[in-house]
Amino acid sequence: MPATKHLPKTFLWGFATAAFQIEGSTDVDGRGKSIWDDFCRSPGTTLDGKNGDVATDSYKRWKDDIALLRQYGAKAYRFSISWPRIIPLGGRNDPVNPKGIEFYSDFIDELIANGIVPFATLYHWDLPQNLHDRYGGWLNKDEITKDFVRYSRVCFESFGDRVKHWITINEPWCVSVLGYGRGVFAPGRSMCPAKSSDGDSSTEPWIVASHTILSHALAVQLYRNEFKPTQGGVIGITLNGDMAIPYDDSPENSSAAQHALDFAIGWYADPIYLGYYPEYMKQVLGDRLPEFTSEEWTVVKGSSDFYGMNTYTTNLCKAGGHDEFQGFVDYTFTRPDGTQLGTQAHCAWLQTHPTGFRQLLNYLYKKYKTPIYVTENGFAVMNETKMPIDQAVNDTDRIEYFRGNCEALLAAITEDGVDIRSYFAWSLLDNFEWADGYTTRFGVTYVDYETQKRYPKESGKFVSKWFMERLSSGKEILSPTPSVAP
Ligand code: PNW
Repeated sequence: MPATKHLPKTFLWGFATAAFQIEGSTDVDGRGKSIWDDFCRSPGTTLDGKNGDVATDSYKRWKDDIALLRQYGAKAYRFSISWPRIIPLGGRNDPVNPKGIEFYSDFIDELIANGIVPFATLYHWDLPQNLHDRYGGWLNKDEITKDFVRYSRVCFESFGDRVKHWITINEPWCVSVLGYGRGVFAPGRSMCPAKSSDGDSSTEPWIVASHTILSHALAVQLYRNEFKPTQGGVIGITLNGDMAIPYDDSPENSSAAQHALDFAIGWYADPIYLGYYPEYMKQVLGDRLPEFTSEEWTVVKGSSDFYGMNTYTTNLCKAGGHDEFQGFVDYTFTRPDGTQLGTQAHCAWLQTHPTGFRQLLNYLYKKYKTPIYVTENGFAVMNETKMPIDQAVNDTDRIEYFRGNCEALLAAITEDGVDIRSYFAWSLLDNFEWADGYTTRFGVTYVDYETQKRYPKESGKFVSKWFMERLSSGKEILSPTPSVAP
């Protein structure tokens, strides 16, 4: 049998979550409201009509969560800081909430005491509601950039002595397209008749995107100028994006795959890593694509120390689609011969496809030439029928998903030479899956939402064992795998 290939000793693996999806306690210790609080309370916004008031109760059970990470043997944990806990009204002249600072400070200390490296995301979609009401939130360039920078400063000052891995904004594509285009995420602005009619989805998503890019870049500039010299961490952005491959070998479908990548990834990554927008986007959007001033371009270009990669699936691409947000490309999982690309998850947009995962790692590294941190990757299972817990923890499809992608990750590092520094499985826990409410479960740990009891799934144990074996020396491989509670 060939010897097991190993990951670099410094490789960081673990699990990811986001504040609004797990914390609950939305009214506690001076937290202000976020745009998700009321959004998910209005009828028709979540599949099960549920909201984030309790979620997985992690604001209270955070020590249990860290104990769980410890049981899995995770080397790192990616979590997000809730802006409205730190600055309840959000703005640069609004007061900082000492209880919010204390919560994350204690949390970070406990991670470190357990030997777990903290990866902190500053913005995972929970904009303070007040900023949206006061000036239109992400739509208002002058205000939002200044307020985001001030919020970032408070976080660097309070936690930067211990946090050495910062992510500015999680998946700005979702903020723009799902929040201001399709209107299915907060703040739910859209022209789609079934949704609120107050937005203009032909212009707002593109405007919001440029403001998220600029806010990110200004926060990075601040960190590099004032904090990095003494704190010495790294900072970057996390983008979502799935591999796009042509449906068949026709020239129009080859171009379609590139067009899909341009609209999903290049929209953000080309400006940030290369200093320009994709040609195809300029062609399609014309003057609806906001330009940066030359001064702004100097801040934007090169504003990420790494590529934060969230990816879930691979799409087959066909030209001639009607959806502008997908670059007029149609996605399918069905090959021309009728077979499926992979195993279908219990949400429409996700199938397993490890080859595509490896291709995407190569594509990004070749194009953007920067180290990659995989910050999210995971598989969804629905639990409508209240499966018994012993069945729910036996999540074989999710194990296959992680096995395939972890092997692909290892091959990308050892055979293709891609510089990959982390892998975070999404998610540590089943949690509030945004517009899907609690119907869709991404966790490697099952959460019983009635008792809030946590049950490690087989997939969590699998990921743990897989990384342990590939990080240790030969001798350590023989030692028992970490003890994970039944
Ligand atoms: C990401 N899509 O969101 C987020 O970062 C997580 O908070 C979320 O729980 C996770 O992926 C699973 O969904 C996405 O429609 C939401 O393609 C929607 C899409 C992709 C990612």
